[in-house]
Amino acid sequence: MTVLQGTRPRVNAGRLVEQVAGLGAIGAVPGGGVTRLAFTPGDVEGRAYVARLMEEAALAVRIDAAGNLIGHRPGAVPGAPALVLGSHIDTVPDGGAYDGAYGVLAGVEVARTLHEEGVRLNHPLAVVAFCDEEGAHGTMGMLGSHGFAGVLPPGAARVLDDRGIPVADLLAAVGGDAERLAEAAWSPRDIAAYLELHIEQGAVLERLGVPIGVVETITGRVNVSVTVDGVAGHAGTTPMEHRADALDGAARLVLAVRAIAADERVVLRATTGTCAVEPGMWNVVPGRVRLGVEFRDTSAGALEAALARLAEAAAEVAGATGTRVTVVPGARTSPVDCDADLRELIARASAEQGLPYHRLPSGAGHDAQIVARIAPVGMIFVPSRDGVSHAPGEYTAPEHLAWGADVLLTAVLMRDAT
Ligand code: HGY
Ligand code: MN
Ligand code: MN
Ligand code: MN
Repeated sequence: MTVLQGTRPRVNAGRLVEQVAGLGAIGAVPGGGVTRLAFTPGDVEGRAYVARLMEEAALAVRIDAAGNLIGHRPGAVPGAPALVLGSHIDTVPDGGAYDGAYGVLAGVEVARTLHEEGVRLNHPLAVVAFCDEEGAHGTMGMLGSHGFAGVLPPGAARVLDDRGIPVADLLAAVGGDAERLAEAAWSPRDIAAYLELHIEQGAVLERLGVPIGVVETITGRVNVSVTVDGVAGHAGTTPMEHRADALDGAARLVLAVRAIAADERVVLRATTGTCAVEPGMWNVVPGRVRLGVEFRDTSAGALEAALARLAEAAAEVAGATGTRVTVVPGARTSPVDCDADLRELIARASAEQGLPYHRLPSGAGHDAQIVARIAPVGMIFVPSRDGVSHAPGEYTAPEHLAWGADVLLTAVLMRDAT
């Protein structure tokens, strides 16, 4: 393990793999998954684990008002903009140990390697664990990176999660401060480059047998709340022809959403991920159903077309089922291209490490796409076994974890030298 010996700088692979397992043990649930939703005690414990590692890496640790955990290392050139490495450590319910966590831990490992080898970079280095990337309990998701980029929607702190808790209170639980959110924002002048290392969460690299992905474009996404209002009634006495069954309408809409991607090819991906039935009794015809829908595509126009198509489907279903359907588009992230120079930099860093690479788009969302509003961003992928993510089977082989971090380290050293 040495950063400057020979031509191939390396991180401490064993240490990194151990730390991925160590963080993965926090929030581990039976069945092999990890449940470490943002703002929960598990998240707080995970953040403390990462903060300790940051200190061991000689980073100065702080939490900004948007709840981001930031480790900072000064640079040699006064006033130089920072190289920022980041991702997130929160998970979805019963998710995996690698999504996000790997990128944060690898960033800290890069800093620790530089420290141990006595390498002074020209630029300051910041390693960031962004707050609430996954959108815990119905929050907007990528909350911390929005704060970091200064692009939080107005009133974001007053929004209630799906349990009725204001985002301001959630932020307070992790050391954020809703009153000072503006202070979390970085200026484009502060950042030279942002690099995010992440598991692919798809099976492209594995199928190709290539260890490194150079991300070209990050998917855009729009969330949509769909509410179907019918008339609740007695399941035994309300005749079938007199029903306005909200779940009948919702079921048709679930299929319509799927068809918008699968059959009509209006958009790349269409998912109904949540369904809440009211009042939710076997013996009551459902009076109201709320669906959580999302569309994803690397084209903003496709997302708009999908929204338009959903509005048409909603009108058709309402007419056919005697229900009222309300469609409210919510959080929206635009598709984003990774910076052309950083793509080439990552490709060269892989070549320097003797590692084959493949250029590909990201179907998952990432904090990088929010940071892209204020800085050039680059993303490095490593293979995911069977392409599984957001599920307990998520796994990346130790050598892939190590190689991805080596590429990140090499990219940092190369970018610092320019
Ligand atoms: O779902 C997403 O793509 C995001 O990473 N949470
Ligand atoms: Mn995720
Ligand atoms: Mn992620
Ligand atoms: Mn009864």
